[in-house]
Amino acid sequence: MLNKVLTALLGLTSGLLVATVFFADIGKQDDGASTLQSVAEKVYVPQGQKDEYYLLSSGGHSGQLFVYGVPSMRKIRTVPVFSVDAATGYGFDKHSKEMLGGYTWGDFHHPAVSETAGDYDGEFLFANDVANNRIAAVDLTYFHTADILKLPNMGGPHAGVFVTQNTEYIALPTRFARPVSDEYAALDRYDEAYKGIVSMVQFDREERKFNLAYQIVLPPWSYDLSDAGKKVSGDWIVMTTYNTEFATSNQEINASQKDRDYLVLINWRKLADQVATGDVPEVDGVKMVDPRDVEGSIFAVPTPKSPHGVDVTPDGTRFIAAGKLAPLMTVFSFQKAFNAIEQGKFAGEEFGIPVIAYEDVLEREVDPPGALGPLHTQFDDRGNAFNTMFISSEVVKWNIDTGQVLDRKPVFYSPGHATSSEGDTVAPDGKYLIAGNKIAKDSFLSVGPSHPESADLFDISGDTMQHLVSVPVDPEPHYSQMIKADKIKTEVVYAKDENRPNSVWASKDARVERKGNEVHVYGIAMRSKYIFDAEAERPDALTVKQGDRVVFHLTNIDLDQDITHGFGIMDYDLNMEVQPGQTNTLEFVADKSGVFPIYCTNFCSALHQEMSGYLLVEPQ
Ligand code: CUK
Ligand code: CUA
Repeated sequence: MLNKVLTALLGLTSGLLVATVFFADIGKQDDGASTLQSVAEKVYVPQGQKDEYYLLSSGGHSGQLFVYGVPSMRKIRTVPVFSVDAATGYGFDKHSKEMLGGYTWGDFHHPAVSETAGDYDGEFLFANDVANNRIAAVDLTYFHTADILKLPNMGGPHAGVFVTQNTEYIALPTRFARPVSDEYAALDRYDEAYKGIVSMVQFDREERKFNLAYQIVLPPWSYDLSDAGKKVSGDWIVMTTYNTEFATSNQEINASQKDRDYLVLINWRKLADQVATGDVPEVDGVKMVDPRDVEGSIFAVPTPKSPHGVDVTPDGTRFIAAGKLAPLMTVFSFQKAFNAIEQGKFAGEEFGIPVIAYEDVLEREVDPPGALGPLHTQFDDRGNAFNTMFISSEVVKWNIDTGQVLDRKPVFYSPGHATSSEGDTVAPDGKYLIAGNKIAKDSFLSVGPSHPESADLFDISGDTMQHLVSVPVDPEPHYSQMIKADKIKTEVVYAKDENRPNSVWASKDARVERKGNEVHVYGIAMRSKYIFDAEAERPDALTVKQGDRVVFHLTNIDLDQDITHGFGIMDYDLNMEVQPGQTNTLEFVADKSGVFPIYCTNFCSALHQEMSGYLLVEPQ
């Protein structure tokens, strides 16, 4: 059996075959014209009306956040987070360029909306960059990235981000073990020199800034998907591991030799208390705590082979692991784990971590026949769980209390995560489920050898799931969160603030200040002109010397919705955006002499084409 699963996982073709069989099914299910019509009505949002939910979706290795409306599945916005974005000038203007810190791309897997009392509060969204070890905060009032923090000692924070129930911490467990402090250590020193690290980050909502509170030092297992507890389990985080073999090569499937890997339970509150005593070592200014030194803060639970996801139920009483190679979902009880811990009943120890016996934490195993490759679990409001099956290309609905499988529906194809409406909160609302699929195959018009990815929307309010629509999506959907639209309160204009540094609100105040070889422009962008210098004969032309450092501070004084101005400088590879009421800064060295037209890149009025200027760089 296991060999079969492995073959299927490794040879994706088998997965596609299964999916094709399902595809034949769906036509039958929806063959009545009236059914099709009512399905269409469920996703149709008439002009002038708005969607009921925001889908805040991972953009994977695009590094960006994709925003969709549900149920229409219309894509509303790409919000640049970890990657440079020409459309918005993100990565060009001073603030975003500094935040990106020289990186031009990222790999964004898991969004997490800030929570209050275990419920999405709609203020900020946190995101992990698996590629370059960063965490970002997106301000959901302006849909702008507010801060990015580079995390030291990490080997890809894949298993984050997830927030504790009052956003006390945002946790990011590492994927690859690595030596800390950028130390060099050959792979044969893996066991002793490589560490698994969990970053525990705090976010100050007033200052809009991250702070790396502490890091947890663990054995060099590979930590994978993780979740924070809720209510009774609120002080705990739970993580999956899939490389307890310490495999350092993928030549054979080294990380999959054992029949069991571990789930790790960590009490973050105990660790935070320990850090607060000041009695923890510091490495390069980062407090590092080894939970094995803090009594009662870490335990391991054996779990079926190579688990991928683990998710805590909305009531916080259970955690459910999905074993991608052992094709079953395993329901574990927090209460049973707490009992074993209290009684000191352990099956042994691994690396100094007490191991609780599988049977002592297990509630049940759920194994739908023929369902292969379970990855992640989501929830509704009626005690049901939903799992994506990567290999058999389906979602499975089952009851948590009984383990009874209630429904199975195909998706198109190979889903990674699914997300249910309000799914990570203490109160999911059980209306929609969206599968984020890795492969669309031939579902849409062909665009050549690489097909788009796709998303499937289901209505999950009934006893069985109803497939509503499949849409193509950009690479690459991992996790997303679906939040009630009225929980997000946006501002549509930046409020006028005369005290804002570098801002200019009246044309007469636009000016150029020169200090040595620095030229500062305090200018205005408005329909339909730029004013760099009110006194100049040509207020929209700036003359500098080759080699000067040029700093454009531009304030958009059009305080009307959607009157965003652009600022592109020809042949200088520069573009920035200034949203209504915003002040934005573009800084560069004018190292090329010549005449460079400047123009508004964002269509802003009937006279948009007229909104232009010149940068004149005199040769040295
Ligand atoms: S992972 Cu992508 S399918 Cu990065 Cu959340 Cu599981
Ligand atoms: Cu301003 Cu176009």
